[in-house]
Amino acid sequence: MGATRLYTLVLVLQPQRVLLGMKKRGFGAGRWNGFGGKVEEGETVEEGAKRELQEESGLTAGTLHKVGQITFEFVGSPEPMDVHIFCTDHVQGTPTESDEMRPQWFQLDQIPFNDMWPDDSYWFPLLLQKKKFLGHFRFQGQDTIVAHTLREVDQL
Ligand code: 8OG
Repeated sequence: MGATRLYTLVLVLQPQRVLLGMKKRGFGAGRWNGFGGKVEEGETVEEGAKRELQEESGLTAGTLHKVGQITFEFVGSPEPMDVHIFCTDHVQGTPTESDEMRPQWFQLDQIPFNDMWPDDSYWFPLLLQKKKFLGHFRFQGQDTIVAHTLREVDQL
């Protein structure tokens, strides 16, 4: 595996519901997802996560909890994505639509897996059970997982 590029993903997860955004453009458009993006130079991964959450949803987060790390490899693409996944219960503000995302709360038994990245069906259950996890998914295109590993860990 060559050099990876760092990304963040934040799930606002409350006891009864989770906030997802419909990605309106760019990579992953048409899918519900958490909020996140590339980590920029000069910021920590957690700072990048908070910034993207703010930019894409209008919400301000306090402490973010690291819950997972997944690398994504796309067949034919040289640079795997290293995605650091965080969750938070407490946010300030009202979810607000941005150029990139249209936020919506989902009850935890109504998560729209058919309209999410296919790997999310594997790791979201761990997230909901408050487990931490490490994974790797190899995609062919954006719809097909050709190989994967996923395991629970005690700490990240
Ligand atoms: O900046 P941009 O929006 O392109 O960043 C990509 C975002 O999508 C970033 O938050 C990481 C996230 N992401 C992937 N792959 C996957 C995936 O397979 N599942 C989920 N849930 N999110 C993903 O890049």
